[in-house]
Amino acid sequence: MNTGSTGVYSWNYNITGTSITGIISGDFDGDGTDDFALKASDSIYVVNCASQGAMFSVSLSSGSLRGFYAEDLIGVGGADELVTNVVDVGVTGYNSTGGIVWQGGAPLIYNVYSTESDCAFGDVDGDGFTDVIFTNYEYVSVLSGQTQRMLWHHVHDGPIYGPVVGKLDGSSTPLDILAHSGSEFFVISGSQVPPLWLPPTVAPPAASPSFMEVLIVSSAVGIPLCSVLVIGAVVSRRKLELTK
Ligand SMILES: [Ca+2]
Ligand SMILES: [Ca+2]
Ligand SMILES: [Ca+2]
Repeated sequence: MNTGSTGVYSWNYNITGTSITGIISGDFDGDGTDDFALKASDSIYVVNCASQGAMFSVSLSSGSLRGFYAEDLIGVGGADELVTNVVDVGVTGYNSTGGIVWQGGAPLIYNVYSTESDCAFGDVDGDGFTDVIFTNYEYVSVLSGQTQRMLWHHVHDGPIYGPVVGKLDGSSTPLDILAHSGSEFFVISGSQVPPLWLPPTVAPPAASPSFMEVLIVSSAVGIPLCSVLVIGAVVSRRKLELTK
């Protein structure tokens, strides 16, 4: 029986003082050689495989990291960004010097009962840039890789886990999202999504007439000045009561 030859030890890297609990590969400096990101309790350490030395690290709060990934969110066909999903922060992309170059800019909703959250990646809107699919308990949000803002979201009637991006209704249509919740597996169609999400516009409050404007109007219609002063005092007191 052929048992193969013994593997040859090549090189190692030691972060010293803490244990490695996870590892992913990606070309974080874009030189064509895969690098590694090592998760430890205090930080994520990115190792440059060409030099076999440290590239950069990202400090972590204990227990705050939900997941980390290597994805080319900035530019197309270039270096991968280190992408982290951190409780109360959301999704952040780091370049090869550890600088923040991508941040989920949508109003992410964080369920106070759960810190469960998964990420998946794919060009959901077909603009050529990789987008971020981000689950947050019963929500799935799709964030544009190019604009870092929400494209659309879906609300389910239970917690959503493990999103996967795929084409289920034809090769020419936008990507669909698959996920599971309890015993159910379901598909969110990429072809039937709401229009591009835009931040709500808040109309400025209508300006209340100034005292002088009231005085001018009251004078014009013959209301005595003393009546204006009494009404003004009553209105002010009513506002005070309402704010108590
Ligand atoms: Ca590299
Ligand atoms: Ca990139
Ligand atoms: Ca895209």
